[in-house]
Amino acid sequence: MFTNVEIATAFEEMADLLELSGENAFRIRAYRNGAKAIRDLSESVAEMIHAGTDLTTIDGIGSTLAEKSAVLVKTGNLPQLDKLRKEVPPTLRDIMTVPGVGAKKAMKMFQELQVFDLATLRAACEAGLVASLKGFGEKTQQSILQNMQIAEKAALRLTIDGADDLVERLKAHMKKCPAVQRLDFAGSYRRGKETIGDLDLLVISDDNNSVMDHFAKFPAIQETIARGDTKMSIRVTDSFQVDLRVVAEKSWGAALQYFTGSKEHNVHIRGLAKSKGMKINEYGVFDADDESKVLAGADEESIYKLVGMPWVPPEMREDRGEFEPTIQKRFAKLIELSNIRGDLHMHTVATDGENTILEMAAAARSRGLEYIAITDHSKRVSMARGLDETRLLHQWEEIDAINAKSDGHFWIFKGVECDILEDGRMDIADECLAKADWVTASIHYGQRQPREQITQRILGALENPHVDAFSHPTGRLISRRDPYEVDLTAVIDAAKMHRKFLELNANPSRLDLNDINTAAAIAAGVTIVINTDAHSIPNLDLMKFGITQARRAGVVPSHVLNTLSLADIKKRLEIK
Ligand code: DGT
Ligand code: CA
Ligand code: CA
Ligand code: ZN
Repeated sequence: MFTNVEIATAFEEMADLLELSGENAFRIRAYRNGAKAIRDLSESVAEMIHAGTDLTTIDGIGSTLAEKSAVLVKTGNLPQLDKLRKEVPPTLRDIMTVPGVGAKKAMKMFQELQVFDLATLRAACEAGLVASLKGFGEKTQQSILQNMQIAEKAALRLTIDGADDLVERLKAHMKKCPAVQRLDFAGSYRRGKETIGDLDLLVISDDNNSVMDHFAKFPAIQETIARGDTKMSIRVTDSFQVDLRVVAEKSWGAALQYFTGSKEHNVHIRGLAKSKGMKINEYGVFDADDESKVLAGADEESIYKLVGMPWVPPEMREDRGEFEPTIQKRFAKLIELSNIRGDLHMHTVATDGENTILEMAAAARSRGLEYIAITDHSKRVSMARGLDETRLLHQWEEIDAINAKSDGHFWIFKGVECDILEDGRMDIADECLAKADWVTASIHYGQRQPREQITQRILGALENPHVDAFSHPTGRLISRRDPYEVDLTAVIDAAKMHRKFLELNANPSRLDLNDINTAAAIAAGVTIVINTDAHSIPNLDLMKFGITQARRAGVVPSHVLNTLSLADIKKRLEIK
């Protein structure tokens, strides 16, 4: 059965390959829009097809894509895609992930220089061949080389949402195997890292062969890399590796602890064990003088207890403070998704969102939230039809009217995501900002300014009495764009001084602030706010990724503004 993600992935590949082969923009856009629509859909497209539902009722799906989806789901492949793959090397798509290299440049380099993947691109740049191509030049070659590093990293690791999706599919598949008694994912995935190099699947079973045979039948498998008695590695779609280890029940805790890592955390744990006369490995904890004496192994808790410390939440196993008693006090209280009471950053159809205020409010409420802030873009973000003062005031009247009918258990705050302009001024006039409940400032333009200039712009915004928060503070896009140059310590200090909130943006391609910066912010006494920045209803579910990142920073509910109840946040923000 095809998942929506798999169908969307096929359409995205179609779009890329069509673009490379010079197809017209309309057809390409149809595939991209369709892919996005299917990716964001909560119902299963495959199920809809089996039930005979007309797919063209889905926004963004026309009759061509509806028909292609049906072919894909019913036959397992798309003849057009197979044909394209023979005409255009699919690895050319990797080249298109290099920022600044589009389909035209990729195709030209393929035709003129036989560049067909990242490795041959690098070689051609280093040999100076790219610079000599018509329309390229030395400068283009230089920037391609620089941007390739970003693309190479992206090609190697999955972002947390991609990994999450693959994990769900692997779980569903492996649970169908009767020989599997218990399973869990260890490694960086269990630690909640923002990108995942490979997945580490642990299984309890006394029938290793049956488990491995079943693993080999995972639908998205590309190849088996290696298979031994207890360990097997496979490659799944897009060359991503999954390691399977089959362990005995009595070693489950030891294996889980060992393969969760991090390596640095484990080195520290092994040192502690050694100093107490014990030896620790993936099979258990043993008496160092007599290794036949097994002291622990079945569960993680007793392993940590033996080395003299509380069980460590996996997100904190990075050897970054988890061995200090003051940090250990937070372990039991680390923030959870259920602590979140509201979401203070989201967009609507007024700018680049896909849903109305009422739809976003209803969806948030059905997810158990008590309040949201509508924070559409300000006018500088013209690409998203950002709001000017007049449209903003109009939107806030609309929100007033909705709130007037509230039963008191849900509230919409009148907000705006106000751009900090290139010259440091706020994009919206102060007298208008003064009427908002919630102003979150952002930088979308002038991201290449020098560190001093960007920092000053942010400090200026934090001094503005109408500004409440600063969104996605470093502007990075994971694996796509580096953070802008900014003195974050100065930003954190200013936020503390002016009692402003710093955002941990939960979108898995942002996660900004990151774990380390979030830890620095709370250590300085700054309250953070964890927001989805939703542009559609399904985006509201991205909150969980922000929570994971916050847990990695040792965040507890009292560090986070939007764990407050509706009554308390109104008091805190002085909203009547
Ligand atoms: P990744 O896959 O790059 O996102 O990061 P991890 O942390 O999942 O790394 P991986 O898959 O190589 O190994 C999983 C865990 O297994 C790792 O976090 C710690 C443990 N481990 C693997 N190899 C070693 C090793 O040589 N020494 C120690 N102490 N631990 C290891
Ligand atoms: Ca791993
Ligand atoms: Ca691994
Ligand atoms: Zn936003």
